[in-house]
Amino acid sequence: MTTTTTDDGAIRTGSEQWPDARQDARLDWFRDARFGMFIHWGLYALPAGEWQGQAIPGIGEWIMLRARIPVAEYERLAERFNPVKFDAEAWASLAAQAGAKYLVITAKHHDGFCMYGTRAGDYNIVDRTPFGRDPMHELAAACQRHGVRLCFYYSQTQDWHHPDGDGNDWDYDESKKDFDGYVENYVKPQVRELLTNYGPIGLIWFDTPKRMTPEQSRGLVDFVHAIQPDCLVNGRIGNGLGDYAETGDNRIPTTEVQADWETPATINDTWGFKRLDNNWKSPADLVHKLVDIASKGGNYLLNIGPTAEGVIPQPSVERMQAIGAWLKTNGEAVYGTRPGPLRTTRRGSTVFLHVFDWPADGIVRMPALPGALSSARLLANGTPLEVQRDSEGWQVRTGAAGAPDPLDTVLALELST
Ligand code: JFZ
Repeated sequence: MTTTTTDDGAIRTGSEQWPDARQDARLDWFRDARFGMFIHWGLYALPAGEWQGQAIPGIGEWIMLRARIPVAEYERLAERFNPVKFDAEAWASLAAQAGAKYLVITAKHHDGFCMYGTRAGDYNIVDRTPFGRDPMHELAAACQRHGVRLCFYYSQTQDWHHPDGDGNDWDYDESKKDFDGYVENYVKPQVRELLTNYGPIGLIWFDTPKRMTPEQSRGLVDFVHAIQPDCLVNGRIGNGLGDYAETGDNRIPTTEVQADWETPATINDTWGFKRLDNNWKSPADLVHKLVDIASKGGNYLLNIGPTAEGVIPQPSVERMQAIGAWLKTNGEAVYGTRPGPLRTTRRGSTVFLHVFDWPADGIVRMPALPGALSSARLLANGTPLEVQRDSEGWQVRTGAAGAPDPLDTVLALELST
C-alpha cells in the first residue's frame, strides 16, 4: 500500500490520503477548487492573545492551554461574547470575492466551546452567550447564495473543556479520562448535528489526531460518510484514513505530490484573532504560494481570524480581495488545473507558465518543454507572444520591460504532444 507522506515532512505519517481515495470521483470538486477560506473564530478572539495584561506567546486559539487557564475562568468569556457586527453575508461574500470555492469554519476548536447550537451540552454560543444566535445557519444560507461550499472544522481529539477530552491536564486527571466514551457519546452526536442541521457539507476538517486509534479514525470516517456520503474527511482524522492528505501548518511540499492534498495556512502568524499580530504576508507572497501549491497538485486553505465583535481584520480583507482580483483574470491557470512541468500548471494542451520575477528585458527564458509549441499568449489579455528557440531552450518575447502583473504574470503556451 503506497502511502503519500513526503520526504520533506510536509505531509507526515497519519495525515496522508487513504490510497483508494485517489481515484474517488467524490473529490473532483476538491481537486478543481484549489483555493479555500479557513475561519478560526471563537471565545479566544476575546482575550486576543493577552491574559491578565500579559501577551501570551503562540497562536491565539491556544491561549487557554498556553496560559493554563482553568475551565471555571475560561468559561466566563462566554458571558462577554456578543459579536453584534457578525454578518454572514459579508463573510460568504468575501470568500466569493477572494475566489475561494469552499469555506471551513471552526464549529468547535480545542477549547471545546461550540460555535453552533448543539444539544450535546450547553457550552455553546446559543445557550451561553448574550449573542444567543446560531451563526452557522446564517453562514450556510449565505454560502449557498454565493456558491461557496460550507465545511466545518471540528476538534475531535483535543477538548480542554470536556472532562474526558484530550489535552487539559491542569484541571483534569489524565488517568481518569474516558476518552473512548467522549468520542462515542459526545463527538459522534455533535458530528451528526453538523451533518444534519446545516444542509450539504463539503468536508469535515478534523485536527491533531493524536490518541485516535485506527479503529476510532475508521469509525468516524464511516460515520461521516454514512450521514453525508459526499462529505469528505481531511487527513487529520489520522491513521492514514483521510479522503485527502493534510500538510503541517503553512507547510508546502518541495515537489509535486502524487495525492490529493491541502496546505492550511495563515496570513499572519496566528489562526485565531490576536490584537498584536500584524505580521501580514504580502498579496504577492500569498498568490505565489497559491500557485506554487497548485503547481504541485494541492489546495491552499487560507485563514482569517475575525474579532470577537465578528469583524474580519482589514489587512485580511484586503489580501483576500487582492487574491480574488488576480484569480478573476488568471483563474483559468489555477482552477481545475493539474501539476505542469517547471513551476507551471496545465489544462489539457495548455501549459500556464507563472512568472514571479519579471526579466528586465521582457524576454522570458525557459527550457524547451516536451511537445511542439503552436502558440503563446499573455493570459490576462490574450496578447500573442513570439517564441524563439535556441540551444538553451525557448525565449518568449513579451516586449514588456515591466511585469504586466506584479503578483504573477501568466503566459499560456499551447503545446501539441
Ligand atoms: C492545529 C491546531 O492546533 C491549530 O490551532 C490550528 O487549528 C491549525 C490549523 O491546526 O495545529 C497544528 C496541527 C498539526 C500540525 C501543526 C499544527 N502538524 O501536523 O504539523
